[in-house]
Amino acid sequence: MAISDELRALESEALAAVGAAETLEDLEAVRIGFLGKKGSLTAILRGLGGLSAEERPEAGRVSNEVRRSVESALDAKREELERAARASRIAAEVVDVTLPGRARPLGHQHVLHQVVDEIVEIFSGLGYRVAEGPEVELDYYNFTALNHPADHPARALQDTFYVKDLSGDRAVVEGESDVLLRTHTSPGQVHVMETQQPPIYVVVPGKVYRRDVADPSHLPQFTQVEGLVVDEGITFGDLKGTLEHFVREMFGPDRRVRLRPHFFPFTEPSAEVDVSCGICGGSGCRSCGGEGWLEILGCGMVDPNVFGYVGIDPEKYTGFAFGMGAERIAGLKYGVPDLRHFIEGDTRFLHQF
Ligand code: 2NM
Repeated sequence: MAISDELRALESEALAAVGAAETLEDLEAVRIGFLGKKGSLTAILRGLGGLSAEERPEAGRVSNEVRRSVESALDAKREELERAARASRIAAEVVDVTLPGRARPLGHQHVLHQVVDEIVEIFSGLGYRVAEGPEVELDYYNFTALNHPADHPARALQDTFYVKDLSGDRAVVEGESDVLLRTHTSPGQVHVMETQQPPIYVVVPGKVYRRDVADPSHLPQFTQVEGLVVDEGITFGDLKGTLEHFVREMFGPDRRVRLRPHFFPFTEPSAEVDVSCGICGGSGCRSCGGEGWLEILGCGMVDPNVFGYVGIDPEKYTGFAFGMGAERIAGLKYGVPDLRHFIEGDTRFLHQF
């Protein structure tokens, strides 16, 4: 076969291979196969030197044509494949900005503290200030100044967590520590009365501790909100009106309030306060144990003995106080049957609020 025919045959072969290449890698293999150092076209071009003077010009012209034709086919195909690769990359990376966003697992305030804040807000709206005290207290503030006699049962080791001094700086005999975990936030109110003269309008939220075994309605650590008002001319009627306002703000305008006589060491007279059942409205149902009423707090007129301890003149001033368990309020508000949910941190519970 004449060398120019050989070249033309090689050209058709090369153009067909270029046409069949599906990827840039295929195309590079084709280029190397024909035009690389050991390529078939390169081999023929090297052989041109051995041709006769008559054959050489024609063979040179054809081989140049073939090389240019194969090179331009390679270039065109490379551009086409690169364009296709770019287009498919762009298609794969496309973002549909109209799709709904992915929900992020955002944190939120614990339901108990939502309720504490709500309680505090209701009293802030009546002009009360917020006070806090230490969780580790002296028994003077937790019991004595609150008119608990020395032999009051709440002082017993059985009911109160006493703090033992392990540093050895103070000899503390088991059962004789005067440092304890407060059993209510009332000592916080004693600190307020010791340092401020009336008029006093405060709420004291905070953690309190009692040696109870946890069950659906008891926790060894719970959260209290207590309130205290001391001013001239404060009556039991002011207490009742204040609590009715609180209950309706907290539970809704249709709920009723009932006071039952009770005893607390620091108030006289004292009462326990019930709210009408939100399910049956007071007629009695399973949710309120057939009672029609649910107990929510304790209250009373501050005992003049307490004023004696803190240096407030009981001839000039009277006052009322009340205390509630925030877990209990939150449990009633949200229908939670077991207060332990509030301290266990189970996200299946917490995410509901
Ligand atoms: C209650 C019930 C009744 C109370 C009394 C005082 C203070 F400091 F004024 F004496 N603070 N809190 C009180 C009264 C608390 O909780 C069930």
